[in-house]
Amino acid sequence: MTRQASLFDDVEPEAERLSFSALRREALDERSWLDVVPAWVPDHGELFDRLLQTAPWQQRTRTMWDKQVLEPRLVASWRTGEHLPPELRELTEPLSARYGVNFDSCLINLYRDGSDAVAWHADTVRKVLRNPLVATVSLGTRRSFLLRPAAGGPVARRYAPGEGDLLVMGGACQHDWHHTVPREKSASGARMSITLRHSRSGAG
Ligand SMILES: O=C(O)CCC(=O)C(=O)O
Repeated sequence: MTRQASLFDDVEPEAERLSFSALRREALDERSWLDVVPAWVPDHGELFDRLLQTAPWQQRTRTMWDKQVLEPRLVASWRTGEHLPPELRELTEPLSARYGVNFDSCLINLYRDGSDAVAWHADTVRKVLRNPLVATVSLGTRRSFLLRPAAGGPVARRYAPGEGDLLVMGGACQHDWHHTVPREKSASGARMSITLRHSRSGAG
């Protein structure tokens, strides 16, 4: 499997790599927010290809109705305390410096095509940390990323991250909101989401 080649693969990236100068913060409500940096990783194609080759991919199972079912995506993970490869440390270092927490674990999702997805959920780190940050770098094809209130209600925000975009969920987002990447039959190629989490609260 490969990502869909972009017209811009051979063009020198113009955006400054891993810079927060284009960051825009969007309030979800008075307690929760999302930071968005378009094209945070301008050379996202190379990073996608490298991780596709080198990450320890697996397909996990889930128990559903007493049966073991395969999750509809591949994942690769590094737990807290495990050494991240240099291409991931390159992402965690500026993020940790900016947000004042140590992004020390990583889970990468690989949505091979539009049949792969992740259901509505909030991240389990909310059970051990108050207001955890979850940073996601999206590579490859754009896919819908939707948010709705955890208490119920319709989709309140729609994003289409891919091609090096950074999204950071913060405030009470993991307590008060749910997110999903739904199946999307029209998706034209694979998407990878590098999700970064911290195991301790920040200083502030
Ligand atoms: O692919 C994404 O952007 C979301 C991934 C996600 O929700 C998760 O890993 O918990």
